[in-house]
Amino acid sequence: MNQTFAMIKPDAVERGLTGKIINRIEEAGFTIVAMKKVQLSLQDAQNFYAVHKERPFFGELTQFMSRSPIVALVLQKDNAYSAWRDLMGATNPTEAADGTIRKEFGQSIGENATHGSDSEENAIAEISFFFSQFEINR
Ligand code: RTP
Ligand code: MG
Repeated sequence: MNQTFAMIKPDAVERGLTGKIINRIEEAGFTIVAMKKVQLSLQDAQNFYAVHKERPFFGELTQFMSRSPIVALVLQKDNAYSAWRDLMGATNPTEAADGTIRKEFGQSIGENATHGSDSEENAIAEISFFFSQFEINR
């Protein structure tokens, strides 16, 4: 599977970092297959992150993810999901390696700039959450 799903989260979009993050994505050799800017409703965010619904941070996470627009992307590269997770860095920006997007742009464990699918299976599910088949055919 050479595609994965990525999001630029509300904190980064609000701070005007969309272009810088897209630049990092392209410099790292990903092809942007599809891209759109949308605002999630609270219900959308709850559906997208349903896997975390029992976690203590679920309310905070879904409020955050729905407070302002996000940029959703389908990225293509060999081993796409793990390559994008590597470029993002650890969930907590203070633990993220130098040179990673979360290290450079993340502000806290919650407001950490970007999202990436954590498996091939979830990449397929998350791509189809945001994009129709027509949008990802190329
Ligand atoms: P993501 O799904 O957004 O790519 O992030 P991830 O795999 O690195 O981390 P995950 O465990 O899936 O958590 C999803 C998102 O929830 C927020 N979070 N807040 N307050 C907290 O302790 C906490 N822990 C996680 C972050 O926005 C994290 O990316
Ligand atoms: Mg995750």
